[in-house]
Amino acid sequence: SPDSNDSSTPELEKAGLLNKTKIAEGGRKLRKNWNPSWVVLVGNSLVFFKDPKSQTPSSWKPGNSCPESSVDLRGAQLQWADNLSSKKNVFKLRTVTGNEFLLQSETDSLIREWFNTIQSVIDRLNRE
Ligand code: I3S
Repeated sequence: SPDSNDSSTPELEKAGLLNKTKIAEGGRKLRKNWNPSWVVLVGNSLVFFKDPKSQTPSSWKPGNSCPESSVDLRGAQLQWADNLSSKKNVFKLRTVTGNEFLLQSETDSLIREWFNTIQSVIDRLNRE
């Protein structure tokens, strides 16, 4: 991609719509609440935005959109987790701080791409 050689600019690796639920906070189990989320993988972070469809057009301007939350991928763990949901194509992301998220898509190829891209960022951070 065009920015990949500019080390001052974190590279935008991927962005798209996934279903998301947080299932643990600091190791404490949470009740599932699945929602569509606009997910952006940039630099060492996975950033979650509210589903643009649930927002008014004016609230979805680039400079105007406030992330819902952000996950540091350093030391994070990724695993397929179809056992943790009745939905298909589910993986679990666990941060070093014990926050756990499930991410899901109905599209097999799409969720595989997300899994592989996030895993490659985690692997890169582990080598640093
Ligand atoms: O793993 P669980 O607890 O069976 O997850 C389901 C429930 O959280 C359910 O919510 P309520 O128990 O508050 O009604 C959700 O609506 C479901 O989506 C959860 O299961 P799936 O299998 O969709 O991850």
